[in-house]
Amino acid sequence: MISTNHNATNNTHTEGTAPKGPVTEVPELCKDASAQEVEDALKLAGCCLIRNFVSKDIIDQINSECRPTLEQDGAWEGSFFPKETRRAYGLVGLSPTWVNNVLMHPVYQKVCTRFLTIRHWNWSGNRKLWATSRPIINATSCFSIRPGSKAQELHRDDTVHHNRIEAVDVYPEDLSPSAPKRETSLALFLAGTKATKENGATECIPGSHLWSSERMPNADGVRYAAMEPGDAFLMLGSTYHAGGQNTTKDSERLIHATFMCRGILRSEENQFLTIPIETMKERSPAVQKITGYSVSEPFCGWVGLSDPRRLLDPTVPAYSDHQGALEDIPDE
Ligand SMILES: O=C(O)CCC(=O)C(=O)O
Ligand SMILES: [Fe+2]
Repeated sequence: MISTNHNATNNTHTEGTAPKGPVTEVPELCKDASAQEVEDALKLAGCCLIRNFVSKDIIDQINSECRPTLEQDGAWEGSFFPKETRRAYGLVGLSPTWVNNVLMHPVYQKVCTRFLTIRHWNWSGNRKLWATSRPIINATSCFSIRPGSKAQELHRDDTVHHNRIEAVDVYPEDLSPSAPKRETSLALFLAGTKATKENGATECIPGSHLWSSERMPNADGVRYAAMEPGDAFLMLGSTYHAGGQNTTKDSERLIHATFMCRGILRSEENQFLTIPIETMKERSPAVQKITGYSVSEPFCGWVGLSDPRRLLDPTVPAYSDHQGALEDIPDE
């Protein structure tokens, strides 16, 4: 059963009866929703809520596993995040409870498999050889939005993968592994605290996953992913969204964010596990950078949302915002 969170009582849809015209609300599902129902909601709106995705006990445990690291974070120095926000990263290491109950949740993993698995064939001599690439983690972060925080700019998360897409009227039906794919990533935001329009609930534009890359987002159509602790908000990498504004005096909005991406979005040889970090410190900055200790603009490859070369040389300046050209830059 799918309903919508904005004026939910007037907008309840039963399974199989798609609304006419573009979707303007965030579909809501209950905790027992199947992977197929979640897939349908994401195809329709680009985002959806799953109520009571994990229990109160589990969310309390995840919060307590992440809190000490979150409190060590300082104010962001650029403009991508407001200075009143705090973050923690590397949740696979920080929170076994999140690993078992969120990252490995069978519905989330099945949905990621559908949207992100790709299969292709190529000639190997005279044989047609098929290969399947399965999703991997793209990023994991806790985002704490504290009183006084402004809203982020509306953005698509797939910008890190330079994804350019055309407008479509309806989302492609066929998600089989060898079908052409629209997404490079898929997020799940788990509410660690209550999230409201007032304290910074994620803003999103339902239906914006169908837009072309040329179309500029604006406040029209923005909705808020209002959640209770333990609810989840799922979103395709092509859906416009932003961390919201916190206009309260004393209410923190905390989410635990999981992002999966296509499995091919990495180097063939795993440089980080092949070459010891101590050996990398002896190499020149140029070699360090092409080995992967660098940020691919706008911000792919970060460690702690900063330049990974700081692990090799602490004097390297911190990377905060992407400061690229705002207009066309000539080809180099
Ligand atoms: O904090 C949020 O609600 C969203 C954060 C986000 O979109 C991002 O960091 O890319
Ligand atoms: Fe984002």
